[in-house]
Amino acid sequence: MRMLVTGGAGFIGANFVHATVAERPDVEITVLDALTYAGNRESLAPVADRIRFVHGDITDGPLVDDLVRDTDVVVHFAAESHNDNSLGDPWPFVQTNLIGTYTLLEAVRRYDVRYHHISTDEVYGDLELDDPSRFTESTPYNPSSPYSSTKAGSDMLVRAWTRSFGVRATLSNCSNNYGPYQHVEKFVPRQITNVLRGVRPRLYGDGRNVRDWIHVDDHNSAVWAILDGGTIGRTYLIGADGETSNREVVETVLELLGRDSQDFDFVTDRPGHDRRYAIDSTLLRTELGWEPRFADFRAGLEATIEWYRAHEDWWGPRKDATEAAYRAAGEAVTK
Ligand code: NAD
Ligand code: TDX
Repeated sequence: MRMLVTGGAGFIGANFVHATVAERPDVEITVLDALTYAGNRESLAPVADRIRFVHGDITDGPLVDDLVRDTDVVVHFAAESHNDNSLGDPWPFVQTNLIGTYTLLEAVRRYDVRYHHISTDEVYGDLELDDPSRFTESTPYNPSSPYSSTKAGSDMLVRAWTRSFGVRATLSNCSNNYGPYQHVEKFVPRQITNVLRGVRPRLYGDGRNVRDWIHVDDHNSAVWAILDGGTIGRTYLIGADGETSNREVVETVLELLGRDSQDFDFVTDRPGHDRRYAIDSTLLRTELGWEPRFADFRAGLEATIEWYRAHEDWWGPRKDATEAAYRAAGEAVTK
């Protein structure tokens, strides 16, 4: 099978490529990645001789056409993925998440290529902390940020191209991922690397916002379950019952690193900050028999901390610029 993986030099895409090389030797992988600030060739170094890497943009129609023509399946991870950045400058999100997805859809339509679209639970908006319900495949879309609204728009394009043009697509909407190779701008690696550098972790607002954490390898095993057995046209929610408040995450990171669990700061809240995400992944589990392997979030965090401890060469060069960007955006300690 010839597979085109967009965004394969990013966090989830790189882990997907590693897992696929290890577990599916019959798959010939081409990665298409623009190597934005979030992409890192080093993340693919362990598998460099097993894949083909194309440095290019998903909005480049002729390039995408060339690559899609010679492939059997496209797995589309590439995106602008960080909410905070989308509040400062939404344009790259419109460009990559909407125009990029449109460009891929036109190419898979032209060559009748199987397509899987990677999306997020954030398209559903947020839930109150005390709301007993969770997101399901029939929850109405209600995105809050420029990031999540462009992801929601890209999902809608996929649905329309499937219904109107018969594109053989599946979609998945996953909750917050953690694991190795995640950019230090994101919450978990930011706090781990802060503590490793002797800096106090930073909680937005009151720290009570809840995210539904899943290990990146569980996300990717679910993507493979959908590629293997998913129903064309269907959306699958991916989640591992990992609801945890941001404060609990920071306290656990501090404890696991041998520090006082209250040794953190509260900082300026994110504008429009979604309160809680929670996924009901019953469809994926019952229809495709998928189960997460990393059921214990604390153990998964511990392994992730060990990875960051051992890979400062990977994250170190990006840490200072990332923190400078947060300062420039006005982040300040509130208490
Ligand atoms: P990431 O920011 O770590 O990686 C994105 C990758 O896409 C980078 O390698 C970047 O260089 C590449 N890219 C960006 N714009 C491009 C363009 N125009 N052309 C080609 N390549 C481009 O993101 P991630 O966290 O790995 O997320 C991957 C996908 O998973 C995204 O679609 C995201 O919306 C989705 N998702 C992420 C999470 C999460 O918790 N991180 C959860 C659910 C869904
Ligand atoms: O320093 C921080 N302090 C803090 O309290 C940072 C960076 C974040 N936060 C909070 C904001 C969120 O409530 O932590 C939570 C997680 O933040 P992010 O890592 O920025 O993730 P989130 O905004 O929830 O979005 C993530 O999950 C869904 C990914 O970045 C998206 O790509 C994915 O779609």
